[in-house]
Amino acid sequence: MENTEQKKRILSGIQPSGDLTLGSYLGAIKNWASLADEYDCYYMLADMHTITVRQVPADLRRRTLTQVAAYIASGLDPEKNTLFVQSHVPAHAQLGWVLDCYTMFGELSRMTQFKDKSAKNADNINAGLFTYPALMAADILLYQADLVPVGGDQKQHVEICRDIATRFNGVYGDVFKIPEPYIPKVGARVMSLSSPENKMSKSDKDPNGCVYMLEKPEDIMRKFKKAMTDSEACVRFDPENKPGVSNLMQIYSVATGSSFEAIEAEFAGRGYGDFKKAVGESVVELLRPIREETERLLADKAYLESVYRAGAEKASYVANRTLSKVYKKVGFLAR
Ligand code: ATP
Ligand code: LTN
Repeated sequence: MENTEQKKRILSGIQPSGDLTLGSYLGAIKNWASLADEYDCYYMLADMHTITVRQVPADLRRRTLTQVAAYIASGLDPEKNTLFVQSHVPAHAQLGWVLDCYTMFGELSRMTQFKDKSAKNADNINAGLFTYPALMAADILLYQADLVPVGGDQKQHVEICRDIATRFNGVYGDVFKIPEPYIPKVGARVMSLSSPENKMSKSDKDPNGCVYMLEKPEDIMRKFKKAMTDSEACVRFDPENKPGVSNLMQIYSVATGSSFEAIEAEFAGRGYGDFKKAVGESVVELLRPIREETERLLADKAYLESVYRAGAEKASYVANRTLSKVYKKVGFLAR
């Protein structure tokens, strides 16, 4: 591990709150896979965050395991990346509690995600939903992460993490590295196929808006054929006036490597039918090897277990070093 000490460290995570989508892949996981050589990378399955909203226990377990397989199948080599399940590393809950005591009611009340999720779950506005950002700060600070790759929606959570860390360091000295958010450039926001003004999201209620990473080719094709476009019948990149077509162009561009100009030329004078079919086919081919590899890995539970166990061990080692330092600083008696 000693030569990894000089590399900058990355930590990120996705909640196993739903089946992973094309948005999760293009906006997060695909980019993570390209960072392994340059950075020391830790990727978590944020199962503790997931129970801030009610879950069916068996589904949560299944999705967590599937997500481990999907991470690996998407190119996150477990030899080069530390892949682990949040609840397997008790230091997250332990530091989470300490940080709860250094996080203010007022700042938590301003969090957009808390406001959104409490509106959506009005019958279950629990304390965990409220203190979610303090646990997320613990996730990041335990690893002394330099960079946190997340989508724009999570930027506010990385900012509150920085505030909490700065506050703590102000009292006790330099305990935590102050992390930076790392927001991907283009193609980072995949929109819903049925309502392209909204983000494609795993908790979307409209199943036609969302393409899942492990979905069958015929279902993917059906969703693309139904995708919302406009009445102009011209493939042209214009997110403001043509959000549906522009979203499909972005997806096609990432899937095939073609530029927007090349796509406009390819479909000049052709109808949306051809275009949607081509985009669907490109996504089917993009996801096919990932789906097949995920299925293969899911049949090898012993291997998956060995990956997440080794990940938890390595993560615990790093996390416990930070936790011990924190316990000492706040005045807990050593055992
Ligand atoms: P939920 O619906 O449960 O809130 P979600 O589908 O919006 O979940 P998250 O788990 O919040 O996804 O996101 C995991 C990561 O994937 C985030 O860092 C986010 O940037 C990225 N991501 C998710 N959806 C998209 C999308 N449509 N486009 C680009 N990136 C996305
Ligand atoms: N809140 C994030 C998931 C998440 C996370 C993290 C991301 C939990 N802990 C630490 C980065 C770093 C989400 O909902 N996408």
